[in-house]
Amino acid sequence: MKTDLSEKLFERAKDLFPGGVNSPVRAFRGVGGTPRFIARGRGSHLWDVDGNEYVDYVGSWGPLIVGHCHAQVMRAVQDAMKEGASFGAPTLREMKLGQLVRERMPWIQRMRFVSSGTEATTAAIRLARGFTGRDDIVKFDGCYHGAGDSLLVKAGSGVETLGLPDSPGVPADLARHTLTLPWNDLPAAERLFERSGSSIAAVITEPVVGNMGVLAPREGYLKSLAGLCGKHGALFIVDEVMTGFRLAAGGACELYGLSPDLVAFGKVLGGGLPVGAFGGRADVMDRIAPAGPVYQAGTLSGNPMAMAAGTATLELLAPAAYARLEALSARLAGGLAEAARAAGAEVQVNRVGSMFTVFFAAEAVFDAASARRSDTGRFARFFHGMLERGVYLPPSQFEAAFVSLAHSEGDVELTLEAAKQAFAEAAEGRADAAPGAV
Ligand code: KE4
Repeated sequence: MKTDLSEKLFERAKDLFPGGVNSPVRAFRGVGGTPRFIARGRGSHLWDVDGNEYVDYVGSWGPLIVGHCHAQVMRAVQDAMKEGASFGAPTLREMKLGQLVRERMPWIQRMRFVSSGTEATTAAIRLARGFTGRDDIVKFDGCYHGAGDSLLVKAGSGVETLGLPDSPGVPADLARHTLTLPWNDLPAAERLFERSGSSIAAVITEPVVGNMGVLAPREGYLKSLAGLCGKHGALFIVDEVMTGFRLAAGGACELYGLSPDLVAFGKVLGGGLPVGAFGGRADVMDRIAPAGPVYQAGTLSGNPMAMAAGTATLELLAPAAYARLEALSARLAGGLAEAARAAGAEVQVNRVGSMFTVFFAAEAVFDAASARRSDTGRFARFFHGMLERGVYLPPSQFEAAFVSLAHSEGDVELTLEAAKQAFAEAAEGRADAAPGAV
């Protein structure tokens, strides 16, 4: 596969941007080799600047659930643009998207739009501290909630991929207020609350972890966490940035029967344009300025074009859409497990809805510790074997891959064909893993 132009551009990009990218996980550090500079996308496919075509299972890390350049999304954004890109004032468009969110999640009594998932989770944490008057928050080892200071402690995603224990630059005085626990381990949470419950402002969790690769919650785990929070006067915050509107119309909260005190959104909510949101109980949200004293603001919050993209995307996610995502994702995950077995590759294919990860691990993967036992070298070889055959997976063992409504049965067949060889190469270590692969 010719990648000359991507290689040339990547060298030049390193002179412009740290590591040559504008977000760490894009740099292929977890798998080695040269990141592909993408020229365009359409439907479920991407083309890089060297003209190579790929079936895209990254989907911009989740937002593109209806595929690239969907006609209805494009038209909605163009219509909004014609009226004005941004006003910094209330608009009907933000109200329309807000109503669509509340229709899907009736327990959200109040919400606020922001421009990224990081903004949403950062605001939710500040609000929980302001509402409870407590400083400590609880997060889980391997969960990633964006690049906010209090949450860059034992985080997943790019932090995990790069093997950074925590990020320098976060003051120790702040980091000590972030208590971390193993995920999916209820006794550990019960012990912590028994010891320190009165100082905990909130627990924040991904309901289905996507940022260590996909990890499914144990039966009853999430509801038990919510119960612990309620018992000790802490708020339960569910980070649906990745799962929201993807796992069900009402997100993971619908799937697992949760009505959290606060929830954070991003990704799908903006349909590929910069959107985040946080919301939940009115008595909590009404502490947010200007209704209350907890400050949060943003120049482009509720941006009309982003609201239009999000509205068009949610309107395309009718009930039948989730049935299709489920059927196609199940077919793909089942086929990948079968291809790995046939090739003698020891893998665990973890899937919840249209999110999945192929872990190169012999045992079940259910938390950060078991995910870390994966063979990241074999994953890197598998990743490059698939990339060379036109399948674009997330460039890290510790990320989720995504199926969109644009993916076809043909895409799945192509992917499974490629996987047969790529698993065999990874199993026997025949593929030349790209230089720098871990
Ligand atoms: P953003 O600030 O990147 O919009 O959202 C942060 C965030 C918050 N919560 C969850 C559960 C998330 O998955 C994310 C962002 N996810 C990563 C991929 N795992 C975004 C990709 C990137 O960092 O470049």
